[in-house]
Amino acid sequence: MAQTNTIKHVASALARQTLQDSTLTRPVADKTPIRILPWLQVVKIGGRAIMDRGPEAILPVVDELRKLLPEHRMLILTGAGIRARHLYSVGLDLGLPVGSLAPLAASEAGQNGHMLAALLAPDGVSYIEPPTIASQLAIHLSAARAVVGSAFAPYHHHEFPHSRLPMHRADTGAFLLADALGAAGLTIVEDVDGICSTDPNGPDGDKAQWLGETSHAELARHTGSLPVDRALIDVMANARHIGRVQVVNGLVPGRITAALRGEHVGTLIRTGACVD
Ligand code: GWN
Ligand code: ATP
Repeated sequence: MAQTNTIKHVASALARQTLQDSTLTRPVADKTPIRILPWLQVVKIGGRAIMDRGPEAILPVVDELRKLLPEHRMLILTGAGIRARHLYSVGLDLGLPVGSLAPLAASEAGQNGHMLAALLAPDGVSYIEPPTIASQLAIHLSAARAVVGSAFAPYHHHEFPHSRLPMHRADTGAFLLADALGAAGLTIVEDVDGICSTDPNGPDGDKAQWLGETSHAELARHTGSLPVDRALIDVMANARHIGRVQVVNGLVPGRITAALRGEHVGTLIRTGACVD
């Protein structure tokens, strides 16, 4: 009896070509992705900048986030802070590879998230885990106005070995999530008014000039230190949705609220997705 093999044919525009040649894949792969959660505001809370300062800094931020709940649906992500810096130094002394340091640092970001979520629990806010953010964020945000998570991307042993310190840290993780979800915005909460020409808390702090607005390309040329991960700047170049990120001072009450309302109260960084 004659057999047909049509069942083996899967119609696909990419079936008969290499994925290594971008001129061939571009017509199929270069379409703008959909926005999965276009109403979501992503807020990254600095580990060292806010969480390590204890109640004095954390409680006013919690109060501000609580008051924002009726107005915005939020994914609040925490950075790792001082405990990760301590483990980097102990781990590096022991010769641990970067892929071992990455999950240990991520766990500190998670701990900060668990603490922040506990303070927001009376308002219905819970900590949810990276796998839950990946697959069940929408249903959690149907049940609550906001959730808290770790800002670290869970690269673990897949962390790039470009340096001995994990390069994809909390700011990068928060941006990757916000852009992948097509969120309405990303606000990075620091302990300084934004990005300056030089570290305002460094030896040349008196010469530091605040930058009201800058771009990923300008920051890529900036040779000194920054209050955000270097890898964030690289990732911003290829952003698909998030056109601007604002870096604000969380130690000044009202700044997070103003930023989420679209006011310019910190440093605006234009990404590669910015059209103007
Ligand atoms: O442990 O504080 O989640 O939410 O990146 O992985 O290193 O893990 O390796 O669901 O999966 O330490 O155990 O830890 O911070 O990340 O978590 O309490 O597999 O809820 O088990 O993607 O919290 O932890 O550190 O976020 O950022 O058990 Mo933690 Mo984090 Mo909890 Mo999570 Mo990682 Mo899980 Mo995971 Mo790991
Ligand atoms: P994490 O969330 O990873 O724990 P964080 O975002 O809370 O980190 P830092 O990484 O320490 O905190 O970044 C904030 C600090 O960066 C500021 O307190 C400031 O002193 C410093 N900084 C360095 N360079 C600059 C710069 N060019 N402009 C502004 N701040 C800078």
